[in-house]
Amino acid sequence: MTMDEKTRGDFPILDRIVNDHRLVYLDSAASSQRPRTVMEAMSQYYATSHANVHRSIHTLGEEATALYEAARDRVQRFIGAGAREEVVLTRGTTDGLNLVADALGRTLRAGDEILITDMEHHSNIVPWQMAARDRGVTIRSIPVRRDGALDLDAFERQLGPRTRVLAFAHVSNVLGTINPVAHLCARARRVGAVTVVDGAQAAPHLTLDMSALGCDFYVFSSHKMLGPTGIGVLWGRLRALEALEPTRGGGEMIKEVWIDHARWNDLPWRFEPGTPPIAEAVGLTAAIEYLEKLGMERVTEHERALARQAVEVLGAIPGVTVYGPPAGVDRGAVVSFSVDGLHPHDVAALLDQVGVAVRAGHHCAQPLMRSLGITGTARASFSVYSSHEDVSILAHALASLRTQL
Ligand code: 7TS
Repeated sequence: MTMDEKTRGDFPILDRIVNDHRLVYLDSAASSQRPRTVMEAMSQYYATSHANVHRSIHTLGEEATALYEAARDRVQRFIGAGAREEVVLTRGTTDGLNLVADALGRTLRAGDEILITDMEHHSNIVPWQMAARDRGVTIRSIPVRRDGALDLDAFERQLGPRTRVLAFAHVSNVLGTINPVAHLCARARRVGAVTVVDGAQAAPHLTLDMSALGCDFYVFSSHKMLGPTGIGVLWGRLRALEALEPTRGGGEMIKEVWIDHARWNDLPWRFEPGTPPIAEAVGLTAAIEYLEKLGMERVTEHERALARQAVEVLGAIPGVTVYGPPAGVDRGAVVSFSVDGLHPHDVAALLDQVGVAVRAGHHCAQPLMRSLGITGTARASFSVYSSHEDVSILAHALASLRTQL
């Protein structure tokens, strides 16, 4: 039994009919769908145990707190983090990146440099611009080669004693490129730079091990990995997190408050002001349980096979250009492409007519589009329920689009 045969029945939304066709959902990189167990865990929580966390000395309050903190433990194991204190629950990747950029930004001085890459999602660019603004801090960016890989020679030239931060995606949401995290982080560490990895497109697909990656911070979103929207993870190496001043204040993040000052709470609560996304934490636990039951190595293998098939069959259609690493090089679960003579938005709209959902546009990566010399792409992306048949349907639909031109 293939993975999609095993999982499809768990995702009720996949039974949807869209424009008289069975839904072929190939937009999981934007947001994946959820299995029934995630939805049930959240509604069960609301039906039986909801209360605020960390403050109510009553049964429901204690149950809610235990469930919320259990999510942290689950995440810790899932990503191979050394301690539960290293796991900060956020609102998502964007939120985590803003938190780190804001806090690190306050430690930067004129002349310092932040190094990012040309393949970043806007959420790993704009927060750094905000952190650099008015501080005399320069942002530099590692170029991307034609084959979708980072230009490591340029990286060596750009990295230097002024580099205070290196921030980059583990997996590109447009190209699918898997960046050499351990290598980049090891090089950055030698010049004393803090490393921040955007794992939004990696956490849903790869086995993660924070100790092996060697970065200081790692962020991802739950909604791309079968969990609910509104929650995500910021992992920080204990020493790196301890060195950050919280930038957002409120309840929960303090130990003691006076009128003119306050004493921060312990890690990780210091970075979790206000009422957190509690039901979402319960949903995230269920999503991780679901993925772990499938086995992350098998998830990677399944999605890699789909990407391989897509690169091959889409690339064989006349007039279709596939972007990113060439066939034979491992990539994440996304395949971007364009069709000669058609705007990517038209490609997506025409595919939608036959029930095929892909994303089109700049994918929140305008600098990358500029470096590729294009304005956008269409993109198919996969999850555990995606099938080889889905990819075939996409390819047939594209081939018939071409004949209609
Ligand atoms: N970083 C990467 C690499 C991403 O792919 C995304 C979302 C984000 C950050 C932001 O995540 P969020 O959960 O905070 O929104 N990427 C996409 C995408 O490729 N299509 O829609 C959203």
